[in-house]
Amino acid sequence: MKLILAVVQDQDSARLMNAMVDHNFRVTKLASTGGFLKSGNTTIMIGTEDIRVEKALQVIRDNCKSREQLMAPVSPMGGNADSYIPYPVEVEVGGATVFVLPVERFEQF
Ligand code: 2BA
Ligand code: 2BA
Repeated sequence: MKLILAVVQDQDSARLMNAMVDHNFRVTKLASTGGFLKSGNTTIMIGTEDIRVEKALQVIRDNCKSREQLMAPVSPMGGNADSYIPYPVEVEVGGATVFVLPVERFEQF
């Protein structure tokens, strides 16, 4: 068995959850926050048999797309704030960041 952790954008999470359930995967959705943008994203947890991992990855790939997001820059520490012009910077946020972990044991009580 494997545990798939997929960090996805909030905009894709409902569609991805529905698609996973349609394909008979069991899923759990967690609210998460990206360390860089410090804005909300969604982590989907999928526990599944090894032979279904590729299918799960395909469903994730098909339902998540990358987007440009504007990031408000932080003013420089100790710098001259008067001359600092905070232009927003565009950052490309990926469709999904996926980790596949081995599961040593799975129990349901
Ligand atoms: P839910 O996905 O909301 O599922 C609630 C209950 O509905 C499940 O209880 C199960 O009895 C039933 N169920 C879910 N999917 C089903 C399906 N495809 N066909 C028939 N019945 C289905 P539990 O199995 O005790 O799971 C409770 C919660 O634990 C789940 O909530 C889900 O959030 C999480 N979970 C369970 N197995 C998981 C897995 N393999 N990967 C990720 N999360 C899992
Ligand atoms: P954030 O950390 O908010 O990152 C959002 C996007 O900002 C990233 O998109 C990337 O394009 C950019 N970015 C992140 N750190 C950067 C840096 N040090 N320098 C320049 N640009 C940077 P993605 O790579 O698609 O990641 C989307 C989200 O997935 C991340 O949100 C984070 O929550 C998660 N993630 C990505 N890689 C991860 C990893 N190795 N471990 C844990 N979570 C990860």
